[in-house]
Amino acid sequence: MKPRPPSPAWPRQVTVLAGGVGGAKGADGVYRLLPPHTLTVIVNTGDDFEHMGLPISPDLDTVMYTLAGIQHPEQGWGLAGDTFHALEMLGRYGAPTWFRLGDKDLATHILRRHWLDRGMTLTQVTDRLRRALGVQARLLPMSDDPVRTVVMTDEGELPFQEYFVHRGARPRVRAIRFRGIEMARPTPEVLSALDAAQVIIFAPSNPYLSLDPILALPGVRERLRRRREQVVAISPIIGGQAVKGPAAKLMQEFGLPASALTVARHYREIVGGFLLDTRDAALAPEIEALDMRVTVVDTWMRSPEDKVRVARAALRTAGWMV
Ligand code: FO1
Repeated sequence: MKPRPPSPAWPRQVTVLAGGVGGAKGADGVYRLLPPHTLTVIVNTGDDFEHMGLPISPDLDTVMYTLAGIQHPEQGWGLAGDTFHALEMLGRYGAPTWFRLGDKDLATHILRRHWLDRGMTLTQVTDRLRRALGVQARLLPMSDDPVRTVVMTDEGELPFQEYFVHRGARPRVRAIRFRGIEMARPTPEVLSALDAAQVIIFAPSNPYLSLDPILALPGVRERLRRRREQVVAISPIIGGQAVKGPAAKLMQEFGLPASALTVARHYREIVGGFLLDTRDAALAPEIEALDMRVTVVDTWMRSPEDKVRVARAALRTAGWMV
């Protein structure tokens, strides 16, 4: 990444690609740092599934609840202070309870079901839900067409939540597929959010499970490649470990070193800036050799201040002196 003159102005539009808990934290840092309307989040929908007749969009809900400040503080997903009386009653009927749906969380799925059945798109449903929760950033599902991540494991093909939650991401993964990706299109809103942004940030999400589905949609990689200079990735790997989830385990199962360098190599065609954690500072020269501008910073986000620090470092890596 060529050194760019720092711009004293602040970016008017920042687009974050996100999925999962780490993705929500990365988006929240930008949301807290910049004027709230600056942010658009393009969210993975590959984890979505229908559960007991309800359409569940875990990553959209995790980002939405986090930006609304109502997410469960330890888990990152679900709602703070939620109860599970409905789930308990479902259990008494012998219904599955491995996917824990809280009583307040159920309202989101019930309403999404109701509005989708009345013909609204997932994009329209998401917009109504986030506005009702007072979230001023735009939240965009990556597509309004169904895409379902399927994990090919030693024990056969598993739908994503079956692998991730029910089996605790324990089965050994051979490959990951995105069912429906051939027919799916990014929404027009997603494509214009990529074109209009002054900065595009890959939140510290799982590259294979959370961001690859977005990158697999037609037109997305080309747009990012054209703007590689303004695209910055925050490493989801710290000291060879994922902060949360199976990213490092997947790398090992794919025969790759579990490191931030593997992440940088994964994105090298489309990302020009990389946020590397201080614990991995020794990797900086190898990542710079990928023609990436590297910022070494503490990327572990455990507080609102941490999130803002990481967001500021990402924007500075793209040349914005926020
Ligand atoms: N993750 C779990 O590990 N266990 C659960 O019971 C669980 C329930 C759940 C309910 C709603 C929701 O939006 C997310 C939920 N998640 C749960 C997290 C979810 O599986 C993951 O956050 C994403 O799919 C991948 O990051």
